Amino acid sequence: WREEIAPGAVVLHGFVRDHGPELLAAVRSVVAQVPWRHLTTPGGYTMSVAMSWCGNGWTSDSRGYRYAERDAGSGRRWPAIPPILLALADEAALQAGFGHFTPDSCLINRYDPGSKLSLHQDKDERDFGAPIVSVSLGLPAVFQFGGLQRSDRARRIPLAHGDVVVWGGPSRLCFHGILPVKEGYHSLVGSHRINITLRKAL
Ligand code: MD3
Ligand code: FE
Repeated sequence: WREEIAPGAVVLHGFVRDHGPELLAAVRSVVAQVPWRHLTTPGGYTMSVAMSWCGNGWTSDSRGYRYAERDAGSGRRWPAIPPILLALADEAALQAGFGHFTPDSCLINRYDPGSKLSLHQDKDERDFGAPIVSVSLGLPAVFQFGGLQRSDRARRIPLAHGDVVVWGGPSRLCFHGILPVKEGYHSLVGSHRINITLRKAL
């Protein structure tokens, strides 16, 4: 079912529950080309979340965070976004009321038990008018959803395997994060959570 948790933030519960195998196959094909990595934050910390990506890729170093079409090391383009992920992003954005959506960037986050993502805003994309589509697979997690100020009280929203959330409009710049993922086992995904975010970055 469809649940609007805030203006512009729509949860499509179980939207991809029946497509786990195809989505995981797409994730694996990307990870085979862009192996999981733990980025370093501009502050010098190593993130507990492992990341891979396709389309416009993501980098973080002492100069900050940025998106790039190419791998700075090899000079080659990052792999293309698999068609199943493009189709999912478009359908989810449409269902959530944002109209057609063609992302140019896809970030894949892997949370092993204990991994977390501290409260942050996504503001490195060029066009905040475009929504972000996020897909949760595997172990459940508690999502923290705050306001436009870091100090605003954050709500806790459980996210389960197969849930898709579309973030746009007034919620696009809200602070958000993921609490440490609890130990567990998911029959399809194993002992971690995978989150896929589809964005218009450049
Ligand atoms: C709300 N990922 O990659 S997805 C991220 O579960 C990120 O891996 C989390 O935050 C994860 O940046 C949360 C949900 C999400 C993504 C982008 C948002 C929520 C958002 C942008 C604005 C507001
Ligand atoms: Fe984020």
